[in-house]
Amino acid sequence: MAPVAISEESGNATIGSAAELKKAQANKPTEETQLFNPFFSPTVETENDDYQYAKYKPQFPVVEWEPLTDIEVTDRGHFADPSKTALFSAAQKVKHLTPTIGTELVGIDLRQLTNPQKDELALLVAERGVVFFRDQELSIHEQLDVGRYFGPLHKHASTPIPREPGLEEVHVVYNDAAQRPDASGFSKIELWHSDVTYEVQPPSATSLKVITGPEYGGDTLWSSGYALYSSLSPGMQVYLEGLTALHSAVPQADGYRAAGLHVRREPVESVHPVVRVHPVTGWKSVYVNPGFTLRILGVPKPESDTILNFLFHQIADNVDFHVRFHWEPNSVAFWDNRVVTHTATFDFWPHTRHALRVTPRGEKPESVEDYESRTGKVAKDRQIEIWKEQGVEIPQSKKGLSRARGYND
Ligand SMILES: O=C(O)CCC(=O)C(=O)O
Ligand SMILES: [Fe+2]
Repeated sequence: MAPVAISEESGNATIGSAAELKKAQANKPTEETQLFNPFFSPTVETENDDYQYAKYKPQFPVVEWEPLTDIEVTDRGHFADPSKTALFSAAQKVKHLTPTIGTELVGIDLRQLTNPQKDELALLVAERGVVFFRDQELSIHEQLDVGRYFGPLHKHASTPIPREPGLEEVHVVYNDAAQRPDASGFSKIELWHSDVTYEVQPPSATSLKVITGPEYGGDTLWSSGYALYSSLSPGMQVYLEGLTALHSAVPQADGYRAAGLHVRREPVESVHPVVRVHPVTGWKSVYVNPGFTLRILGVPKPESDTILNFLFHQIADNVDFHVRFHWEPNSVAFWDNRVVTHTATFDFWPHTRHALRVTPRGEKPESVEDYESRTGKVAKDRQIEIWKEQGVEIPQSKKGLSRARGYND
């Protein structure tokens, strides 16, 4: 995420050694240079904190982690019954929130899910992009267990972890009255992202539980990469399928360091296909995001800038790709970081909003060509598959899309 930044009040986040503290103070941003990125802001440490979830407040320990190594990942969605009978029959209601993205399952207790139900949840998340649950009592340890079932867990190199020891795989989202968003620090578009796409094996079915939140405000939005792919002309689809892009952790790590915070693992950069195929659904999804994708490789820089700018604007501006969720305390979302991007609203200051994320690592992103030669199957356009299922006649060409139509009355 490019505009990493920090507020003055947050300069005294947890720092381990005296030397680190000195270094942090020396690096402390001045009033002119400080910027505030609401996703990555450290928090004021308060003594005698009697807040119910003080043990899950953020800390930035001064520890060093080894680079991540490649791991085998088998997606649990492969084992799911496609009809998802075990999961759906346990729900009071299955509510699709839009045709494109987002489903809420009512009446499920995530602590009670059997393994076949978890497999079906993995498949549902892959198909719908994001799945919501409310009133979930599951503890962070139980949330970690579900996440681990989906894949080996990711430890973030720079974002905060909870104060409670042993929770290094948890990413803390925390904002309170000490962190007033500063519009000079970021634009809304650059806050759209898919989590840590700079990793060689970026995340799959990721969960976030809000434990404290405002009565209104603080919503999160997700945008479907499947829908973005489906929206493009056939020529553009083919063009993008042949491209790769650079994703970088460097701006994020630089931002933390500039704020005097310790980065626990050296930042990495990866090259991923611009269109990836989900290994379970076989559907094609545009895999770039404003947060971490720096450029498309092998094309002139202005072309890369223009194409990325177009795709970023489609992610952020095309409301037909979006679902927006209002959290209550104990709401949980599972999203598939391979096929959606997300952002949050920061309209709730001075209230506190606190959430805990668990992030399974996925496979190395696979291009259309690699998927098709590995599996012998043809990668699909989600929208076309759904129309086929609905018995809708599929347009042979998308020529009609170029005709201007007047919907402006
Ligand atoms: O605060 C939110 O709703 C989302 C934060 C975020 O981007 C994340 O946890 O991955
Ligand atoms: Fe995120």
